[in-house]
Amino acid sequence: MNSLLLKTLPSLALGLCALGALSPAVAHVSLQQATADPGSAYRAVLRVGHGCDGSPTTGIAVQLPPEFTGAQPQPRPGWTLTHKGAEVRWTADSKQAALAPDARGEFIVSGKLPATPGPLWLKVQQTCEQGRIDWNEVPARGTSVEGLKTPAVLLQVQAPAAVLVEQGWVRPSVPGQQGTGGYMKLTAREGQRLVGASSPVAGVAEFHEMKMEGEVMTMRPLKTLDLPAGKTVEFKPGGLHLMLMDLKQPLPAGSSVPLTLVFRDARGVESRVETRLQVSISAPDGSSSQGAHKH
Ligand SMILES: [Cu+2]
Repeated sequence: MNSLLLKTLPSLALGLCALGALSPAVAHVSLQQATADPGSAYRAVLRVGHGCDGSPTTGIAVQLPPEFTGAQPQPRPGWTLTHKGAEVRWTADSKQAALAPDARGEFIVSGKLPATPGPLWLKVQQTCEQGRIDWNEVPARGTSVEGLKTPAVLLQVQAPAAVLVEQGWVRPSVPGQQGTGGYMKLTAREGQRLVGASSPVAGVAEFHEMKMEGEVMTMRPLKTLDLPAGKTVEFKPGGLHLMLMDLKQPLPAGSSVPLTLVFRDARGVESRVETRLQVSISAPDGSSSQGAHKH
């Protein structure tokens, strides 16, 4: 396995160099932070990424679910704020205050989340100079909004994960490319051991470590990785990384990839954390952007 991987590395590096096909991110109405702890104070930052078919946004109305209590909407300069019952509405006072079709705007409501975990759906009505979009579709079951044209905004109220996964990203791949590298930061609340990973876009997901052995850089798969309590372990180019292999589809920059991580605690209890990796040429925060050769 080990030597085979090392043999495939040159072609992989080639593939990583031939980055092409950039596609723009699909913009809906979304939440800056889409998961939050049960019973916590929560600041819903709704992001509006585009107008209605090229027309500027002049109004945003949010229907808050009854479980979202003590709502405190934040005023927006140049916009009138109304709050009646479960509805919070911002209306642009003038053409100048309206949100240009390609501009991003934030609309903020603070409140308290229920103690019981579960999905909350925020229905948003976006009014434009011309036209209107009702972001109000909720799947018949589950929380996947795949296939919905104008999904309501999902807020997942869930118990704190065993491990916090932050700044996950993966390098893009082009058609025919077999594998690519993924990076993230993991922080375990209590000691955990990372024991596995899977993604629907890859046949195989492994963890690799890169090390200098003498003068040769080697890469070896790790079966498990210990995560000490409270210490952030960073996966980064040139070091520890996630390796997605047997890719089932090209991964265009700007899209995202679901990833399931499996952890085991000191008592042997397994837990899973679902996350998404942003497909990006370099670290989305720009901190560790390195040449593609570093893999
Ligand atoms: Cu690797």
